[in-house]
Amino acid sequence: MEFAISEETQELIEMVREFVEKEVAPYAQEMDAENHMRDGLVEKADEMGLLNVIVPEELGGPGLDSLAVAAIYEELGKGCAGVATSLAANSLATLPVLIAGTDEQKQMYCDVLNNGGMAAFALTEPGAGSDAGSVSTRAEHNKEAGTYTLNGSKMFITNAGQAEIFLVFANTRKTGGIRGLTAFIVPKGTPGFKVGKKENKMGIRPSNTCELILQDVVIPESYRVGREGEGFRIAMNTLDSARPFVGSVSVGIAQAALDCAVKYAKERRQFGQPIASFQMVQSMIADMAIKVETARLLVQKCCWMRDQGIPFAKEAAMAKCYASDVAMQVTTDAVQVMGGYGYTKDYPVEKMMRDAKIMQIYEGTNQIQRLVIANKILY
Ligand code: COS
Repeated sequence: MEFAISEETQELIEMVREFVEKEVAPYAQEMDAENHMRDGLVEKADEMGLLNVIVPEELGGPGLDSLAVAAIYEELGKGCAGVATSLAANSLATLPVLIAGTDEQKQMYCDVLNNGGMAAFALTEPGAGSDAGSVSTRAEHNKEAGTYTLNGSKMFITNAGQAEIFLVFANTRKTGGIRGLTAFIVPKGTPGFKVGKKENKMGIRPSNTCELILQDVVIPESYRVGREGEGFRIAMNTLDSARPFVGSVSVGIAQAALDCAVKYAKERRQFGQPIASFQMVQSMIADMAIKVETARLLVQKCCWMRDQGIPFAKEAAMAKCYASDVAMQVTTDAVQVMGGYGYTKDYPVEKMMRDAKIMQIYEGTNQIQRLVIANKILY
C-alpha cells in the first residue's frame, strides 16, 4: 500500500490549505448564521480549480487520483463542512456521467464544471431515501419525438439552487422498481424544471439544499446516461466512489475540532494550571487523535484501492461510516473539553458538532453502510 502524494499534488494541497485558511474558515460562522455561502466564494474556488477536481485530464480537468481528491476535501472540511459539501457535490453529480456516459455527454457535462459551473445529483425524493430504488419520478419515452418527459419531485438536493447542470434519476417503468431506474442529464433552465423550497438545516448551512420540481420536463434521448433500467447500478457505483469523500470531509471536521480542543486545553487554566495537564483531558485528547488518524487511514486505504482498480465498495462504506462516526464523537468531545465556552458560538466547535451530524446521514445513512459492509462479509 502506498499513500504517498506526489510533490505536485502536495503543493496543490498546500494551496488549498492556504485558500481555506484565508477564504473559508474566517467566514464559516457568518455563513452558518446567514444560511448562505458567501458571495463570490464559488468563483474564488473555481480560480483555485476546486470545482472540477474529479474531472480527468482528457476531459479538461486536473486528472487527480482519489487520494488527492480526498486530501483536498479534507482541507475544505477543516474550514467549513458546508462549503466542502457543496464543492464535493460537484464530484458526486459528475461521477454517473464518468461511469456510464457517452464521450459527448462526458465532455458536455465536464465542460460545465471546467467553466466554473456547479452540478447537482438528484436521486433522493420525499419517499425515496435509503430505499433508493423506490424513486417515483417518471420518465416517459416518446420514441417518435426522440425525447423523454420527466415528472416528479426531488428533495434534499445539494446545490439545487446554484447548479447549472443536474443528474436526475427517474423511472422509465410505470410499475416502478429498480429495474426501471434511469439516469438523465437535465440542464438548468429546461422548461418545467424548477427549484423549490430551500431547507433550513441544522448544519452545513452554507451548502444550498433545495427541493426540485419536474413538470413535463422534455429532454432529448441523448441526455439519457446509460441504458434504461441501468440507473440503480449507476447510482450505487457513484455512491461507492463518493463515500470515501464524505469520509475525508468528516476527517477534516474531526481534525479541526481536535486542533481547537488542543489549543484551548493548553490555554485554559483551572486549579492553577492548564487543563491540558489533567490526565482526564489528556485521555480525551489521545482518544480523539487515535480516531482521527484511523479514520484518515481508512479513507486513504479505500482511495488507494479505487486508484488501483481493486473492488472497494466495502471499504467505501467502512470509510464513510467510521469517519463520520468519528467526526460526531470527536466534535462532541471537543465541546466537552472546552466546556461552557465550547457550547457557545464564540468558538467554532458547536458548529462542527452540528455539521458532523449530517455526515452520518447523507449519501447513505450509517445504518445502510453497516448493511452494505455486513452483506459484503456474509454473502
Ligand atoms: N454496485 C453495483 N451494483 C449494485 C451495488 C453496487 N454497490 N449494490 C447493489 N447493486 C445491484 C445488485 O447487484 C442487484 O443487482 P441484481 O438485481 O442484478 O442482482 C441490485 O443492485 C439490487 O441490489 P440489492 O438487492 O442489494 O438492493 P437493495 O434494494 O436491497 O438496496 C442498498 C441495497 C440498501 C445497499 C441500497 O439501496 C443503498 O445503498 N441505499 C442507500 C441509498 C443512498 O445512499 N441514499 C442516499 C441518497 S443519495 S445522496
